[in-house]
Amino acid sequence: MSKLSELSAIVEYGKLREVEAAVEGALAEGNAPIDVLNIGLVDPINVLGEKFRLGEIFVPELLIASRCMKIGVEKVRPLLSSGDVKSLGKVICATVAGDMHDIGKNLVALLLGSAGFEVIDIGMDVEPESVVEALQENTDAQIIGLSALLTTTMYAMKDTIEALEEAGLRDRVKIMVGGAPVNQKFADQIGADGYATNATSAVDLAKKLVGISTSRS
Ligand code: B12
Repeated sequence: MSKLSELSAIVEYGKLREVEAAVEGALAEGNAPIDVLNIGLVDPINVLGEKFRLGEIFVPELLIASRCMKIGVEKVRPLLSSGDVKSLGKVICATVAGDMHDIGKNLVALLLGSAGFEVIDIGMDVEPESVVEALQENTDAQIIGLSALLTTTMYAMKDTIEALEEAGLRDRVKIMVGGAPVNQKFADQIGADGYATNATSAVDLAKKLVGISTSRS
């Protein structure tokens, strides 16, 4: 079994104390940090997501695996930096009100930071008014990134956009949205400026929104 598969299994089975050594092992095997992140740390969460959907596992297993993933992410985080010192712009990231899912939002924030954006992460379960306040405190932010994982909380994205409109701040920023139940059609319906399916395309989208051309676009 490769060290990368070993890491993936350690996260899936929630072996908290073995994660750091397994990340080191996968890196020592020559795997790129981005592969360690995506294959070793994120893929097992997706595997568990399917098992959870099928009723094969329950919330505690998900929680332990997500803690494992966070430990691993902290280990690879310093290796993901692009080394680009010039800031590409400031992004405020939040998971919307009522939603406790922050793994995807954290990954988007991590890769945005690694790509050279300054990220203000205001957490999960963030009320629309708190997003407005964050923008008032960070008047130079060009983008707000909103995440939602529940079909019930995705409408809080719309509430957030409306709160920004009411505060007269909507035109000052670009808004990008994402999360499993969100799609381009929904993004268009609620008046967001962009939607991306994963953290890598979120970085491309953010660059596009601030007018930087990417190799992939
Ligand atoms: C892990 C998990 C949890 C963990 C969350 C831990 C944490 N700290 O985040 C815990 C155990 C807490 C949890 C709780 C619950 N969960 Co849950 N959970 C999941 C699970 C398995 C994985 C989510 C995840 O982290 N995926 C991995 C990340 C990397 O993927 P991602 O979040 O989609 O993010 C990527 C993209 O979407 C995108 N993206 C994400 N955000 C953004 C933002 C921007 C701006 C952009 C551009 C892109 C972007 O990029 C990310 C990286 O590539 C999903 C199943 C699934 N397949 O999604 C269920 C799921 C979301 N949960 C579900 C449910 C029902 C719940 C609970 C209600 C369960 C309960 N009975 O208590 C609670 C709700 C709590 C709450 N109020 O929020 C359902 C939702 C169903 C629905 N129709 O809404 C799902 C779909 C499971 C299922 N199939 O039933 N959950």
